[in-house]
Amino acid sequence: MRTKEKIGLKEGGKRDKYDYYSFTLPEETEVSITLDKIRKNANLHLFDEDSKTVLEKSTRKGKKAENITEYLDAGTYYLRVSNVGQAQTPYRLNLESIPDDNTIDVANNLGRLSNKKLT
Ligand SMILES: [Ca+2]
Ligand SMILES: [Ca+2]
Repeated sequence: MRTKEKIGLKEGGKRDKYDYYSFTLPEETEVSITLDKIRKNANLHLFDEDSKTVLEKSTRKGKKAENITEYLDAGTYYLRVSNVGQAQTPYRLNLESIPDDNTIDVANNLGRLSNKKLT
């Protein structure tokens, strides 16, 4: 799964502070999530199924790429891309499974990331 989006810009009169994405894993999978191609500071958070519990985060300074690599149980997870301060930047978000003998098939099923907005 790979998507391109923007963060921190005005959309419909409101500043776009957060972009949320969900993805579903059919079985235990080690995933690598990368936020890159950023021109200003943006951060990445990984949430549990309840969309509130932070499982992992990546909050490096400046325009350094963010990465979360995590071994996850089957289930649904949420990703949040956020800007820092007034930063406005395009970004690329990439989600992939780390292949091993058991999960190569899963890599093909990982593209179920939807641009679901949470309230
Ligand atoms: Ca956006
Ligand atoms: Ca950052």
